[in-house]
Amino acid sequence: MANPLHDALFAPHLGSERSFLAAAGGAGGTSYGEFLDTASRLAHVLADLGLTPGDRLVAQLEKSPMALALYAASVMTGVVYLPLNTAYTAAEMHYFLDDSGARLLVCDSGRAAALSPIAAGLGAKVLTMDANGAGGLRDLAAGKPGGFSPVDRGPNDLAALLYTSGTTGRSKGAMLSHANLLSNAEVLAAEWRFTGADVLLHALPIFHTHGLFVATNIALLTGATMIFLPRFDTDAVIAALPAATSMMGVPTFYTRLLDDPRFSHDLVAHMRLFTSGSAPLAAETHEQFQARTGHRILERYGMTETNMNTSNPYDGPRKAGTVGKPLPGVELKITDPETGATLPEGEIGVIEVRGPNVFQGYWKMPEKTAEEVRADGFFITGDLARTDEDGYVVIVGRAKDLIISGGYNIYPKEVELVLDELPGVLESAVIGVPHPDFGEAVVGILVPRKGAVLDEATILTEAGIRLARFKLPKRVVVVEALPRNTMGKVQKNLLRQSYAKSFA
Ligand code: MCA
Ligand code: AMP
Repeated sequence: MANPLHDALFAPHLGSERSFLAAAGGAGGTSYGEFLDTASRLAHVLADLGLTPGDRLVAQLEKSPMALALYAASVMTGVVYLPLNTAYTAAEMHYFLDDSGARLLVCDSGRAAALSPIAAGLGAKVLTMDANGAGGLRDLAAGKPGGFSPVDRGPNDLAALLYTSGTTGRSKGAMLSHANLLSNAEVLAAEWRFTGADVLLHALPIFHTHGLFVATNIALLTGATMIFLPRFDTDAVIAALPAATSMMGVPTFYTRLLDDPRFSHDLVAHMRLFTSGSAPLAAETHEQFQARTGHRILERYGMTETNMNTSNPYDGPRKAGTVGKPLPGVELKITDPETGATLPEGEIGVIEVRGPNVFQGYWKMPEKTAEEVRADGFFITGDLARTDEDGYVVIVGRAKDLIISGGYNIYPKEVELVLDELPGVLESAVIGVPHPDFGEAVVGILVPRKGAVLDEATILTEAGIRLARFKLPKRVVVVEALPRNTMGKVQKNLLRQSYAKSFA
């Protein structure tokens, strides 16, 4: 019997009293044994509910040890774990529950009233779990035994389904197998020298690859401890840093810390590693960080579909403005977007990657998979880059119309579709512009119908019924017409130039 993720991440720690999820001071919290005991009880609940391997479990949960244990329980039972941003509206949740064919939704009790009718209409059961772990699921788990025999799984069986937005406005479920997740965790743990002596400061959300797989799977694999903060809060992070050895963050974490005078050389002199990813880290932030702390942030590059692809070295130069070299086992090439031909060093093209980290395709969208994964297995990332003279990858832009704000991806098309439907709106264009805190911020440019008067507050309130708050424009501009080229295509580059200083 085998279950690759269970065997590598959980089995070595069963019954262990070592600290897994520590409180802010680095002590107390949940031991590995307690965590796996909870996960086993949850696994019994899932199995007794009739969930079978391959069934999808949707989790829209506040970050908590119990929510993380539900991921572990899903792995144990072979159930495919589908975590979703707590910011998603009921309309967005409807799409994910429907598209994934979820059998079970686990959500906060505060959201159950809104989501239960949707889930019921789609044939999914609902159980509750609050931020403190309490709820219907914990009540059921309390009566279950502490050990669970993991369900047999092969390396290519799915462990998780993570949705990424798409250029058409329709989110796609990226199918991630046991081998995809495990191979990446093994490579990263070795490359970044994680061991059981590490205390990883975890302030990321656990519904994305970064916080759920990169951080958590590395900790589980190596027996490290995590200081598990509910969210990024500058005060809490500064209070927790003295007990940590390492931290993973998005660039906004680092710019916020640098804005705080308490974030000093002495505060982090003992730290071993800071990593950054999910969005471009400005070279300026990298340099400021070194000047303040003496540490060079290790920047890496990944995607939901591929896990991590490249990393700056642990030993050796960490170059600002680059995402380093392909990780061991990952093949990377830069290709001509038109012809697919591999380009010579220094030329800008699209990044393509192949390796054990690359996903199994998009859920129920074979045509999308075929568009983005070549017959020879190379995945076309849509990120534009070149390699430098040392083989480091320098990301210079995106071939896809995508905004990355505070590490969250927003596809303009999805927002435009909602804005276009609002009363009085003739058409819209959504762009990303530089923002001092989020890196990029969403700006909505609207053209009113003849005679209509558009009011920013009303637009945002109405769009907010359908869209998660982080996708809503931080600024709305009303114009008479959108700039178009001779083909009639909206010239977003001109709009980005016009509104570049909106948040300067
Ligand atoms: C919150 N808001 C945002 C964002 N976060 N708006 C735009 N972009 C965001 N990222 C909204 C809130 O709803 C609120 O709106 C207002 O902005 C201010 O919120 P604030 O309290 O400042 O936000 P926060 O709670 O401090 O969150 C900011 C954050 C957070 C800490 C940067 O967004 C975060 O943890 N980001 C990490 C994302 C991440 O893990 N990405 C990895 C995915 P209002 O005032 O209207 O209510 S990518 C990935 O996994 C790939 C594979 C990879 O390479 O890693
Ligand atoms: P997601 O779809 O949420 O997994 O986001 C993946 C995208 O985030 C990639 O395609 C890149 O555009 C971007 N990304 C991730 N890490 C970096 C990085 N270090 N520098 C620049 N962009 C990054």
